[in-house]
Amino acid sequence: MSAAATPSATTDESKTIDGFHLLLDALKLNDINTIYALPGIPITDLTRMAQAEGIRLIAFRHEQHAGNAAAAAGFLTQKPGVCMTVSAPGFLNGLTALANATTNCFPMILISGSSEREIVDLQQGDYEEMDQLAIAKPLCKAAFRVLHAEDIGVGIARAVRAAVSGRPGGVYLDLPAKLLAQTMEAEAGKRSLIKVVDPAPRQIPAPEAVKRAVELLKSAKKPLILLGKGAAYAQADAEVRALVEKSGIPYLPMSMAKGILPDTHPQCASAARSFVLPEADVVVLVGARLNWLLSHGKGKTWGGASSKTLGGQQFIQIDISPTEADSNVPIAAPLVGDVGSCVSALLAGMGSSWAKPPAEWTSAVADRKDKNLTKMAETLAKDPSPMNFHSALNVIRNKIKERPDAYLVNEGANTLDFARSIVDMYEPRKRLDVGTWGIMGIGMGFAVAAAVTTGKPVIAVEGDSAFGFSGMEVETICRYNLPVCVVVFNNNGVYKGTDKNPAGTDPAPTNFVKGARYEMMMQAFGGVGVLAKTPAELSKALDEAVASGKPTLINAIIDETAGTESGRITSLNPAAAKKK
Ligand code: ADP
Ligand code: TPW
Repeated sequence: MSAAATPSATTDESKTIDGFHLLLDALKLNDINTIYALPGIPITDLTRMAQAEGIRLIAFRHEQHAGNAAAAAGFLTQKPGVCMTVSAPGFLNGLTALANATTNCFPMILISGSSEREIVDLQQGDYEEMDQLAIAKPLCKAAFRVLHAEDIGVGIARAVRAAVSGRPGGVYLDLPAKLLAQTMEAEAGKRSLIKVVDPAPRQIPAPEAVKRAVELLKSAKKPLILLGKGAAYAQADAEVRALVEKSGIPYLPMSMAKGILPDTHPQCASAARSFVLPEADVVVLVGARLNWLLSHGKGKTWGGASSKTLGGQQFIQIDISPTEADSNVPIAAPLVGDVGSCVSALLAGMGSSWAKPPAEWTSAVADRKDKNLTKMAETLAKDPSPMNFHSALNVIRNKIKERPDAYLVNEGANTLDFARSIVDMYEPRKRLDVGTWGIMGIGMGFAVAAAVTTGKPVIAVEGDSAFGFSGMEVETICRYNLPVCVVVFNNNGVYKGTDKNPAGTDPAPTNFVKGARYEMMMQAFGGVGVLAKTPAELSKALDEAVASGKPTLINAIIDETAGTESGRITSLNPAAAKKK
């Protein structure tokens, strides 16, 4: 039955249901209880109705941050985070987040209103005209459009499955304005909705693949386990811990995998990273890609003679995507399946009398680690004035140690790189950061999502440039009274504050207004703003923020000469920039 065939004027309205409500019912039926949105035509009423229907509606000031919140919620909960935007410009603003979610394998659904199909397709110039489906397609895992009310249930079901099954990612769902106002008979409408059964089915690795992996691991003299954010996402924390502890193999967590096991675990090799990567002979990748963050699995980082040469390691790769293996270097033993199933199968295959790695290897790793940790402790004990990244991050480090349940959101260049190595994490999925793209602008969106989905304290450690990308969302944080403490590492610019323009009076491209009072931005909306010039001031303000749960922004003044251009990835700058 087509919706157009049953205009509400000719039916008893109590027996009809419209597209708005079908959509909300379909989301609720699939346990989606929060929407991150920015209202406007054609979704204003939809956002109101969502609230009326008991869905939590978090309204943002810019769609990118609503989208980032949906993506982070997806990562934290294994349910697709839902973002809703208006047509054309709102949709485009949300698209960066959708693409970033897809790149990072976070499940989210961007639902966008769109203009009249007839007018868009003939390019007759509608209000906010744009062929959104075509634009979204290359940037996400799947893209769908629903034209009839009776297909809304299928549309949501397809979107949910596409977002969370296999390798998770972003899904675009296009809803032309007309659809929302369509009506259909209520009972038929109810029957048209689908509750998705087993949206992310377990994927069990083949027995022969498990056997191959176990044999290879058995032959290793210098094995290493590398945990990526796919392992964090999988919520197979007990299995991963059992693999590490039963095997006795040193492990390295990628930044968002920190805390699956506490960073203080005796087998954690983070402080010996540059030693273990080139030295290891068999590496078990668990939900981690050999992309740029791991130097593509080859070159000097891995002990190769030149930037393109293999280091000689053999790899076991656990990944849910069957096409990930061999994307950079040969994978000797691919294990395709979900982390929980693959790690359980490995554990079973290893049996009960697994020999620990040779002591020569584990003690060499421990020696290197101890040496580096001693050096780090010396650096952290210093108290320079003004503060530098280390002394300020030492305060954050102490706070997370005391409150391991708090979330740490982190972006910037030096602020990111130093925090990753200085701030230990103790619990899984507590660290949210710039991920695979190194994207700036995730800060406030991720912080809102962490607070909304968990109610736990959130500490967002932000470079001053990084903060600027989403800074207006401090109003959102205040409006919903979220327990978020933003710490801006203020060094007067992008990377550093010291650049000079050699050819005029304009500021250099990386300069910001010196001595900016970021804390006043939070005060403007009724939150707490604090200026902190010393570790003691920072520590006091952070204690109060976490204890009170009040929206807080601490403007932490950092030495503008500290840090380096682009942080640890200076070498990725093209040659001309490096000469500076
Ligand atoms: P990192 O940046 O931490 O190294 P990546 O984002 O590069 O991590 O890699 C994550 C990998 O995890 C992706 O290749 C993705 O396919 C995989 N993955 C995501 N979820 C699961 C899961 N449940 N089980 C197995 N692999 C997963
Ligand atoms: C969407 C390029 C990488 S890091 C960074 C920029 C602009 C900011 C560094 O300065 P910040 O940090 O935050 O003050 P710090 O600790 O060094 O002082 N646009 C996007 N993404 C990226 N990655 C950039 C630009 C960039």
